[in-house]
Amino acid sequence: MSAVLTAEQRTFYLEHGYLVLENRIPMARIDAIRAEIERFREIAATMDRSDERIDLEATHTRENPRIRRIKLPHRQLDSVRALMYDDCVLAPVRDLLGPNLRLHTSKLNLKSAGYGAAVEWHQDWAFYPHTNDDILAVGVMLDDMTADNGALMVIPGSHRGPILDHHGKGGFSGAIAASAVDAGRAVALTAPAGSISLHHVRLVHGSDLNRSSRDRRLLLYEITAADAFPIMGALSKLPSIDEYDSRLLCGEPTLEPRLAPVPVRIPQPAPADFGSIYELQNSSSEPAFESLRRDS
Ligand SMILES: O=C(O)CCC(=O)C(=O)O
Repeated sequence: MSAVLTAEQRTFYLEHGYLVLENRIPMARIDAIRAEIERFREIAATMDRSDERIDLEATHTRENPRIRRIKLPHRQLDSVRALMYDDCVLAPVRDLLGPNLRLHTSKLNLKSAGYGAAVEWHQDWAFYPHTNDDILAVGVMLDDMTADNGALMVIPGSHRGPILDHHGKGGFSGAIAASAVDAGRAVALTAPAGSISLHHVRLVHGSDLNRSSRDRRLLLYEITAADAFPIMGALSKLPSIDEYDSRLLCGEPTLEPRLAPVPVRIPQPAPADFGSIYELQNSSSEPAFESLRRDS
């Protein structure tokens, strides 16, 4: 029984691996998040390199601060933490993954007007394989997501295919080579601010540089069924069971992983310490999207 999704929406998700629900989040909540983002601009103006709070664009300078991502926003922004427990986010996820849900991680990609960085094609599953793939990402659109401002793009049905090679120069690069993706089949998930997207953890997705004059801020909550346990350390850490259970969003925790016959490629060797997907993807052997450098 679905609480909010129709049978057609569930079937669409199962077949294509994604779904867009328009105008799902009250605009007051979107405005609260937008307001909280502002203080990070002042912090960025005091920084020379990315840290555990903020990932900076390659073109960032103190004089011209440019933030690529606010890391773990559920820990840094009260408005983001509050929204992650709200049924406007959780109810459709329960309809797809069941009643017991755990946060894997969160991120807030700012993709600012004129320079917001691309994200190379990838499958989230390549970064964090689990014992089953009842895992998805909820994208909360803080701005209108349009065809020309670097909308999230997906390859429909690719969640039912293989786990593609994400290795590049010298090890795991978190990016699929451009020639391995049929970009002609890509669908841009366009919708107004306040809408959400849901994409399956095995779905191939990525997004282009924002060349437009409008920001495209996207908040991502990556959510697992509570009985999906990480298979391998490094990119899917399990520091302690207390920390793990502290990320329960709703329902009951369990110590009994559900094992499903899922394809896995271990994301190794990986750089000892990489700050974000953007840095990691610099080692892609064959990028699909343009990237800007400091002097551009
Ligand atoms: O912000 C985007 O367009 C892509 C986000 C994404 O896939 C990621 O950060 O892993």
